[in-house]
Amino acid sequence: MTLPLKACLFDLDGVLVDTAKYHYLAWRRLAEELGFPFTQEDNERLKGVSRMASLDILLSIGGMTLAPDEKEALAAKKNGWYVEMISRMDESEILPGALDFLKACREAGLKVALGSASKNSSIILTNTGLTPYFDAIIDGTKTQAAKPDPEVFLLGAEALGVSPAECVVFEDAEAGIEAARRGGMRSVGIGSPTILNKADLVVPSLGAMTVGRLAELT
Ligand code: B16
Ligand code: MG
Repeated sequence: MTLPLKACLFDLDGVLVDTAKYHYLAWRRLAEELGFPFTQEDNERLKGVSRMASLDILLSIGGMTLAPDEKEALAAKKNGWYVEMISRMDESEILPGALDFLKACREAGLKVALGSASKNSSIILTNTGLTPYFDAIIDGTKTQAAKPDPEVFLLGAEALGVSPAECVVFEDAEAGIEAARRGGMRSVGIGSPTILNKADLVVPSLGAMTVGRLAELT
């Protein structure tokens, strides 16, 4: 028997806000300093991936191998540029439909949590005014394992006091959909049905999502 849904767990980048463009600008600046190009297509490979794993991908594109302390320094440098950009974000950068859907979830009595790989989620949520919409915030500062490991979503369910089967995850990355599946949760993919073909439902943006449509998942 399928339990009724009690909670919605949201990824941040690509679902609620588009911070991928800022990640791209900062990674591209780093690649340029290191002496190789980094394209928007390359940036697609970094979506939903942790900071250090992103750096590894970037270095492999440039054909570089570095010692751990050098990598730490480069990741910190990139993060400094990224934080400078996200510090200027405001509510106009919330993706279309996201705020209305968050409000609708709360009005319907559903619990709401964040499940993001980012270690910078608090700056982003504060600047966009989204913090009050969350009952729990789980991000890269609270997790050990990266998606597709389900840790971030399982911690979210635990913080909300619900079981995984009572949760639905909203994700734009394949690894995030896989994390939901491994955690025993249903998922809604935000983006392309071709890429997110393992999701239980795929919509182009949260603007196409309603609480009523959650019934399609049960
Ligand atoms: P930070 P999400 C992810 O956010 C981004 O999609 C990914 O590109 C980024 O590398 C990762 O957060 C870590 O971010 O450097 O701020 O800790 O999609 O899981 O909300
Ligand atoms: Mg994402």
